[in-house]
Amino acid sequence: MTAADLRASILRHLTYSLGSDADHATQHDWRIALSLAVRDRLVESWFTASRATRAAGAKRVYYLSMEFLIGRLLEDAIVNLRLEDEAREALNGLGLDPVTVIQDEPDAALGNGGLGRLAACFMESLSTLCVPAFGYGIRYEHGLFRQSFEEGRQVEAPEEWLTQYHAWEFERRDVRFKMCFGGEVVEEGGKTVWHGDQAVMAQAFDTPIIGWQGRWANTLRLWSAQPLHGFDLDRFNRGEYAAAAEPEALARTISRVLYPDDTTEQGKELRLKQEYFFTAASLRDILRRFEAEGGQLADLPKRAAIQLNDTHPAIAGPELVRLLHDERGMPLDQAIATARGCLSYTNHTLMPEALERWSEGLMRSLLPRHMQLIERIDAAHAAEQPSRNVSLSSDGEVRMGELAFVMAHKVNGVSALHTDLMKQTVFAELHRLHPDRIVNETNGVTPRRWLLSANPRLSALITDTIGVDWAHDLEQLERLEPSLTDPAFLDAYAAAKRANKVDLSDWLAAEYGLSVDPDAMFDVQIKRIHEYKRQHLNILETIALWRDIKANPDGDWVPRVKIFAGKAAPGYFFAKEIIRLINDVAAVINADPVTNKYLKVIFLPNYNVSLAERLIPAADLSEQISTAGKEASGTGNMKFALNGAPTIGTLDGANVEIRDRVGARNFFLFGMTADEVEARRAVPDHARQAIAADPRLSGALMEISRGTFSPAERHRYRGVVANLSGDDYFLVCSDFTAYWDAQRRADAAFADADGWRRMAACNTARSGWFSSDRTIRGYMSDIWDVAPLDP
Ligand code: H2P
Repeated sequence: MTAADLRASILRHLTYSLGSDADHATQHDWRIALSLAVRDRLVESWFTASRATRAAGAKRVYYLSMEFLIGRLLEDAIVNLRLEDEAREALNGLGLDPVTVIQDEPDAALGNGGLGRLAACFMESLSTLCVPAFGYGIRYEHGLFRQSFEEGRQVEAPEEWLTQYHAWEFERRDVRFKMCFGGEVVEEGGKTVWHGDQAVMAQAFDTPIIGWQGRWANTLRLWSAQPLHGFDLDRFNRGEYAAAAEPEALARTISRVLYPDDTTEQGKELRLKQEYFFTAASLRDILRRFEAEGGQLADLPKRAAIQLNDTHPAIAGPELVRLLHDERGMPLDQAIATARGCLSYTNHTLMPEALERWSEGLMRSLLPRHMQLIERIDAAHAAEQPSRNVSLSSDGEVRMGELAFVMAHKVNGVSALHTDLMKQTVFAELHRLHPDRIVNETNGVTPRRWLLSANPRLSALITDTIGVDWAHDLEQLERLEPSLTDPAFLDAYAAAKRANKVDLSDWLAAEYGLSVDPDAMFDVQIKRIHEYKRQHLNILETIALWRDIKANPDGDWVPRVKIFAGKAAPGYFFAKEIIRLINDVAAVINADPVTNKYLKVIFLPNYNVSLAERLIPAADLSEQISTAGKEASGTGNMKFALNGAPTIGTLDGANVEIRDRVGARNFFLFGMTADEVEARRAVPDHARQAIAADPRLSGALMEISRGTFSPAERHRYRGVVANLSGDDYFLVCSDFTAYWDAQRRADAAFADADGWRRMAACNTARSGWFSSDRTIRGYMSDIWDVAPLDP
């Protein structure tokens, strides 16, 4: 496709799809017209892929996930179709600025953090590798909340991404399933039948996900909840307008928001409904396709690999058994074995509170047949165990992690360390019983989005040096190794990073009126706010540094800009306190004329994929400072390393593997190991001891306590300080001194500009293994038993 073809297609869509006149078209109209023109191109690959899959009778991967954090799609599609130049030329010819048009697209915020972004990277890699696959999830009307700050506090508002026309999806009016809840289970003619007493319609919306060079496109199928019947005309005619619309509103709540607050009973029920809704609709769809293609039920595992992304879709086990046994008459044992042959489960966390449990009462009232089947599955599983000490329910709750494990033929962790810890802790008993079931698949990220598209300057340099094949074969970055001692290459590398930093500085100035020095170290921590991720360790070190600079303003300080971004779960009070504290500290430090040229603190609101794409290419230092043993993998850590930001981090999650690959000299390691963490927790008074031993730490805590950052309310952070100096479960205080020292090592390294750029370039050259293409190949051979197709 030439630029002229693309331009003609844009104008055609502007006129005939949007009914808009070029003379009066808005930015939004142009963006939609461009999206539709690009979409036309990807539909061809999409059809080719599904025809090839059907012709080959190939096994498909079904990725079930509560989250798909896909972000913007237009640029991704343009890059993967290799239409960058044509799009630029066509838009310029129409008098439009390509960057502004692309940035007009709202982020599809259908996820929360790494788990959802991983699902999005996987979808792109599956298409790149020409593996037949569907992603299945929920089409949330509002996705994750939009975050802003009021006096430093997080304020949540609904995300409105769907108020604009969403150019990428196709509504499939012919793909809808009636989903039931509640009711009763009865025996009818020798069969067990579940009669639900509430029902909603699951309506499919399809988004094609294009792979590299447009060779293949898979489908992301998202379900929207709709009422079975329209509104109630009788009531409407009686003037009861609100009541007439009520059934519709109730049905729609299911796909209204991602992660409704589940601290209330209603919230819990809604959450479980969401999980069942999308899982069951997806299974119905999978079986419909399988049967339409003439499959015999016993062969289902040969044709369908169903991946459960975390426990959210774990109800798939009993639901698939129900569909096979109750609805299709397969004997129960065979139904369980068949379901297990299809299902596999990815665990993303060892944190007990994040492993879902549902009260048996709620299960029984909402999904009565499933509760019975869970008991049958439990009994069948118990019969296999000599000691019978693993059960799917305890204390009146169904344990979804155990259920997912028992119903899966493979269970995977997301980094080597995490997988080992899974075997030793949460699933120790189950691992003993099924020693071949747990496998490791270390996470990865798609290089198309996280390097090629997010960092055009560095990408161009890499392509000039080793050719463009790295984009689909990231381990080729190793071929940069000889250039790591070439001053011309290193100059160009440093120039690309600096230009990215200038872009970010300009954007910060334009968007937020912030002024930062592009030659300062950009030290970035962006992720969900959580105590285990320890944003508070970072801010304590910031306060200590500020005090040191103030005490010695003529010292030889390395200028830093500390950048934070991330959202706190609406019901997570402590995480919200951390946000407020960082904002309060930022206000004081940024206003300090003494320290100003050395230290700035910025907390950017509403962290999302697009903001990450802006920040990561401009980062110098990547903060990966979780309490060891708590971060399952991390994927931001990989994006930073790939883009040439060395890590300051603990031996946690995939940090361990990153350090092994980039080399210990190119990684600022600190802190306790997972084993040491356990031992330290057993020390009574560990926090107090750490505080007493380090005057910088006690000084920083003292500033918080005395209200330096909250002068109008001195005791605002009493709870935070009490937590840190008391229980300090995440060992912020015990790791503080080591973190401080590592930060000073980073300062010294940064002050040596030559050394630093070599270190940064080493990170890029040695991060090729962290491509999600490699991860997907691992799933294909170890878990799914699927092969790629040749379109
Ligand atoms: C989680 C884990 C990460 C992991 C990611 C993907 C749940 O993401 O905590 O360690 O890399 O899944 O496997 P996050 O914390 O970003 O929400």
